[in-house]
Amino acid sequence: MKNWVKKLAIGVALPGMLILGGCGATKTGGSEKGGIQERTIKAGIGLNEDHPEGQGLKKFKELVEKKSGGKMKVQNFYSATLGDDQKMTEALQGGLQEVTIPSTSPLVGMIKEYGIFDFPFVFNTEQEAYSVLDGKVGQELLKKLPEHKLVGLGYWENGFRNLTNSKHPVKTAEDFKGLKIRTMQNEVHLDAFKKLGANPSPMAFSEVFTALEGKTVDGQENPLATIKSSKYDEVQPYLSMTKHVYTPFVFLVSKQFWDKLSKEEQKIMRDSAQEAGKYQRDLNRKENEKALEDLKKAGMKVNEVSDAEKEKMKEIVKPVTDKYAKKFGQDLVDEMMSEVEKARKK
Ligand code: TK8
Repeated sequence: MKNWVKKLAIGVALPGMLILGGCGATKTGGSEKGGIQERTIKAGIGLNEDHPEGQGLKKFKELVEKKSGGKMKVQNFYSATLGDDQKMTEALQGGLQEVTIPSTSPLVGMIKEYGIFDFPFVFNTEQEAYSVLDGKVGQELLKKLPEHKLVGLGYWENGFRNLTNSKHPVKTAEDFKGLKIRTMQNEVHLDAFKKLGANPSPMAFSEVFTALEGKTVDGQENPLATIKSSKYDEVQPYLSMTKHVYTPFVFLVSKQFWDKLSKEEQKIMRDSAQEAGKYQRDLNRKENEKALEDLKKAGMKVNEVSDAEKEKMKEIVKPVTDKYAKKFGQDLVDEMMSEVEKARKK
């Protein structure tokens, strides 16, 4: 090598090597190459850009691009343009997509234990859910993901679900009788709505609006921010504040992709998912409150459901939750409930 070329090479390589040495990429795992490479991260979600999940994903993109000095680029796809929750999760497993943030509920075919979050009337507040998700139970469940070619970077928030329908206000447990309700592809939801006398029909989220509009189903249930963002008020006159289930989102990364990243890149992904997650949860709680006012203004007939009636509904579905507690692991369910009790005392 000519001398001046050598000097140039050292001049360029040295700062890079210093960064490399600093993060110890090769010693502690991650890819052989350290530092930050040019990366393109395809990230898709089922909900619209204006939904808090969409806003959270935007924040994630900003953070990753900033922290990586523009080397790691995130391409966002909203409104299920890359497919529904299950399809995108499969794309991650196959290494065709890098990031998705599905509800935990459609993942129960893969990790059955996620079904504990589908038990009705477990949580009263978001804080109670956070203490379970960010505590031992939630973190243990994240550890089950790698064997399914996925890496979980924490939980975002879909939130408390409420029922909408085109027939009548649902104020009592009896009012569920005969209603044809779209549910997520999840056996706990399916069985619970059957027990209440409804006629549930599982369906991917991306098909729900059309099913409601075409009256294939009478109703559906989702958090208020989703009802608003998905414009269900245009096709559903009644909104009943059942608050029956809290659904988390889980932030997923393709393991194939993750394993290629250096420690430094993995840290950027993890920190950004967590920071954006905090932002998303705060925004989501605010948006759920605001959405109620907006949906009323849009003409939806909103009714409350008394605590006594919710208690009755909980009693009716108890055989279902008892059955699935055995299936998912009674210890896990007990641990969730004791976390909730602890959070309630705070
Ligand atoms: C969006 C879904 C949705 C969920 C559902 O991809 O399917 O009803 O509540 O938010 O994850």
